[in-house]
Amino acid sequence: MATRPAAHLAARRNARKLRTTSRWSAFVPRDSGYRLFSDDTFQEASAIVAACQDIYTRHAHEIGLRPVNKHYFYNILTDDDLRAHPILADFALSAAVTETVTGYLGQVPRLHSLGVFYSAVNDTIDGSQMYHVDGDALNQVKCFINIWDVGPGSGGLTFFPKTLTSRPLRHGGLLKTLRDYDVYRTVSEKHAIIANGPAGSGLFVDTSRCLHQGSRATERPRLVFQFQYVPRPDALPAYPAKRVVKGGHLHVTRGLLEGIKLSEPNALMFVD
Ligand SMILES: O=C(O)CCC(=O)C(=O)O
Repeated sequence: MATRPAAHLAARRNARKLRTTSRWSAFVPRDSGYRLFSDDTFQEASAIVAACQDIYTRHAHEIGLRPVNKHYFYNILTDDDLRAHPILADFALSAAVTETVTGYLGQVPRLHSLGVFYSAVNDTIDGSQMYHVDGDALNQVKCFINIWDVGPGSGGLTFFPKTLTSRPLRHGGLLKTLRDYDVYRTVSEKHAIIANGPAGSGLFVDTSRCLHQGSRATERPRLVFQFQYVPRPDALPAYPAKRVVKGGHLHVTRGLLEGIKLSEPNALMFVD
């Protein structure tokens, strides 16, 4: 277990080695805390888009029928979908992704969660639709891949780089949502970046250090594939939650991945 001190030190040594040898290790700059990518950056993009579109088609008839934790942003991916579409776990644990995240976090991190998130058309500004940083880790990397084209009115993830997310704006990492008005008094709205782009494009972002909001989908729904890496040791439980929240992410464990063929021989190093 990498949560033991010796394993943790070994993980840091491995990360240092990797950071000098991988072309992906500086893909997310450590000062800005994000990297947008286009639809031709990853060769897997079109297969990921096709898989998530298939998952959406399979669940479309249930959308809006079941109560979910956040009506404006919820996961439709099930364990069975993940097994039916191995490309999703395989990409999240691919060399390019793990080297990107390891390079940014400076240690061998843990893949905590993944999901295919649907943002229904809505006119609320609530919860994670308000500016916030994620208080579940001191730093982390989330990847968002647009499955449908995202443009004005789709509620694309909107954020400020780490360099502009001051400590007071982060409230020292403590969970707090801010009104636009209060944010824009400190940092100009013109510096906000929106992860708009065609299907297959996306973003890596440290959501613990970059102030962000999303899912203000006032005109059209949004579908994204999202996964989350956290540093070790971390405060998040590395075991499945007892109470599963409807619409919440899938918690990644070795059990969840059982039977899924992963191309990277060392992939399970990133899963507890
Ligand atoms: O894109 C969104 O709806 C925001 C999601 C968010 O805040 C998060 O995943 O941390």
